[in-house]
Amino acid sequence: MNQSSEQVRKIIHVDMDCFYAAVEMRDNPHLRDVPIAVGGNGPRSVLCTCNYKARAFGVRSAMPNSKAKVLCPELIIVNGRMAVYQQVSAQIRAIFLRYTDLIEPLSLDEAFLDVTNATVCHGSATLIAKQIRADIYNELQLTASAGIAPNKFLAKIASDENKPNGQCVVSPQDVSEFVTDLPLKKIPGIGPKTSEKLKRFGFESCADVRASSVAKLHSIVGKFANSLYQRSFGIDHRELETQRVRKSLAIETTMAEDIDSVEECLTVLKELFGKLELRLEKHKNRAINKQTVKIKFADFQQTTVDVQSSVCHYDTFIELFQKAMTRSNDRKVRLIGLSLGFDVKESIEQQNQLALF
Ligand code: TTP
Ligand code: MG
Repeated sequence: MNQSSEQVRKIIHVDMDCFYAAVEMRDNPHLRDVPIAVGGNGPRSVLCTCNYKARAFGVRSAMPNSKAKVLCPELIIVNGRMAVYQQVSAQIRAIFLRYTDLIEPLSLDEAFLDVTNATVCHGSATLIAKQIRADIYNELQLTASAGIAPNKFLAKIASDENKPNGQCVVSPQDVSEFVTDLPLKKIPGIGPKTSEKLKRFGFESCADVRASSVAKLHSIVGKFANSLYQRSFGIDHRELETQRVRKSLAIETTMAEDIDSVEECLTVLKELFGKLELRLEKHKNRAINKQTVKIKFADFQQTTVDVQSSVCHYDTFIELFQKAMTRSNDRKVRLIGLSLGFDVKESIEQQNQLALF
């Protein structure tokens, strides 16, 4: 089995290190150098997560508080602050958006990014991952780990390889070697039960699966057999399930004939404004942060002028238009466009809240 000749993709999986605990350590300096966990404080509560100091004692996510306290008596358990984690998650996603629109969030603290066609960092996924992690650290004082690979499942496994605060690249030529000895339980979708079952039939690594057949696997894991067989060769054709966040709302018109009368231009602008307001109806929940006017002149050169604004204001568009026209040098106007910029971070926060709800 070979990867087909289609374009090799560049997928990054970013996962924050001990996310809730890291936020608590950041915001409470006295928690930084001691074992801590985040969780409820009831007698039957379980931990959401814990820091790496606590992990050294064997403390883990989803462990009952009581058991964790036995393993690590000095463990400090703090209450979670979901609203803060949501807000930080939105800040992280705003950083991702600087690098690509193709983002599949998996939870508050992890996401896939498809940077196949990104041009930043010379198009290097390795450098983009490094830069994203540096941005997160510099701006949010939190560390993230990343996996870089030609597909989602390898990127996800890779992001765990050098945790915390590390990254791992599985380049296309290394895929076969990377998966050969990969324990099956590391493949997303194979939980402890399935992994045990596979083990009973003699399957522990991808190499074991490769040496078998889909039919044999089917008798053990049912319809997951096909995917499992593919994964064992490092293959995963799943696209990202992206939530594109609209960054702007724009409308423009090309004149039937180029015009040089400012009055005529203003009539066009007024019509455009009416249409823009109508379209804005569908995006009432979005926070506006910018108004922009674009003019393309008869020689196809274009200019844009924008201003920070939290409303869709007609007079502001006229002012912007007049400013843009000071650059006309007597050229006629071929096209006029109006647009509104939206606050992306705020929108992501809303989505996070909806997802949790
Ligand atoms: P994870 O990424 O699984 O864990 P983590 O970020 O705490 O640690 P790691 O460094 O290994 O990535 O989960 C992200 C957050 O989700 C975690 O900080 C808390 C929450 N969570 C729960 O509330 N319950 C759980 O059982 C798990 C696994 C996570
Ligand atoms: Mg994490």
